[in-house]
Amino acid sequence: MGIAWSHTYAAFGGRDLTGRWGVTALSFFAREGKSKIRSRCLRVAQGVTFAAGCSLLFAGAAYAQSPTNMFDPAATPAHSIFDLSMLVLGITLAIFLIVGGMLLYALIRFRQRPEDSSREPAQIYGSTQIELSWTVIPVLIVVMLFLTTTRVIMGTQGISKPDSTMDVTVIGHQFWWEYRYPKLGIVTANELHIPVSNPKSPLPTYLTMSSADVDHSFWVPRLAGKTDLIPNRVNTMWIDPPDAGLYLGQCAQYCGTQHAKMLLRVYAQSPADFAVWVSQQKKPAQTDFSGNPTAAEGQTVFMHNACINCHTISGTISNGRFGPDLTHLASRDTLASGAIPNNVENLRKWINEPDSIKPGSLMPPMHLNDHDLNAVTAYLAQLR
Ligand code: HEC
Ligand SMILES: [Cu+2]
Repeated sequence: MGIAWSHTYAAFGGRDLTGRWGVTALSFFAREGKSKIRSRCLRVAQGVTFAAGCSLLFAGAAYAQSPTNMFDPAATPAHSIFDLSMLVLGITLAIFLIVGGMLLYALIRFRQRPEDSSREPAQIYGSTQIELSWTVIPVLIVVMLFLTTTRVIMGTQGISKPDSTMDVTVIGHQFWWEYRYPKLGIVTANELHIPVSNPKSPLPTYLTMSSADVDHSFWVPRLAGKTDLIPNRVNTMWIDPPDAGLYLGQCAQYCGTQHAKMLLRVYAQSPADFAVWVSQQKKPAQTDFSGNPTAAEGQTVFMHNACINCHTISGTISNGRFGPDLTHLASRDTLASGAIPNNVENLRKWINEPDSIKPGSLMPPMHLNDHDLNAVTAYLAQLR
């Protein structure tokens, strides 16, 4: 280390600039002249400062607005991850400031001056004390970070499941999310509804996760860290937001062409609102459309098409599992995993040509004629 240090020293300030680097640098100095170089360096430094300032500004603005802000935790797992990352950031920032400060100090304090003699400066080789300190201190820091990280992992992944939980089975599909509530008998897609968890009588939501095809990853930054959904494997995670609200996220593992439009929406609801949602979702789909002939016709068209092989509508012959459950489609805010708002116009567009919204989506265009398309749209728009 001592030898490496003296080489660096020579390269920076010593006059003994041998080797190719030294020769190039010397001829560069000779050609350009010192003042020119100084002003060039100054310009580069100004540019870097400006760019850093701009990105800080943009980051700040994004920070304040983003609904997926990692620095705005809203559930216990996200809080403990946030606290840990602040600790790591604090330690690394302190190291950066100390090392950077010492470097800056050395560069300025010991810079070459005109009155300096051209004699080679004193060469210092090795120092057991310094070398011991820069080995032992980092090892202690790493051990400390290891222990605090372990504590966070034990506190989120390692604790055993409490008695009262809201259980949801999450199945990842290309490119949508299937949610099943085994205790409640509810099946839905893309929009996860959960009760808020009051810290006085906690009711965390336990997610049991797997995948029907490729790897996906469930990441709602304000609620918890990422958990992968892997075929033939079951992973679990839990979330417990105390405040009602809509928490957004995104599939965080590249899973195919429409990975970017595999969005996550978690609706945390007050106990009363959640109970209303549950009772509505438990009902079988509406099948009696005597007051709405278009929807009635749409139902017939749907039941006579391949739609039934891929979609389930409870209480009908339609029981496919390849695509999202449509039993209460109209109760959702969005279509196709958060890709577009759920309204009649978008629904029609989706059924007619899914690729116009999600190119490469696994729902084929069904080539219905205009009349049937309108009827099916009218039917699905009634499924509240
Ligand atoms: C080959 C299987 C398949 C067939 C046949 C099929 N779909 Fe789909 N459907 C899917 C898949 C897969 C998705 C999810 C696409 C995505 O979000 O990436 C989907 C999504 C949908 C959605 C959006 C659901 C949601 O929760 O956002 C609607 C509505 C829909 N299909 C209606 C229909 C209708 C109507 C028919 C018949 C005319 C039909 N589908 C035929 C596979 C199919
Ligand atoms: Cu995915």
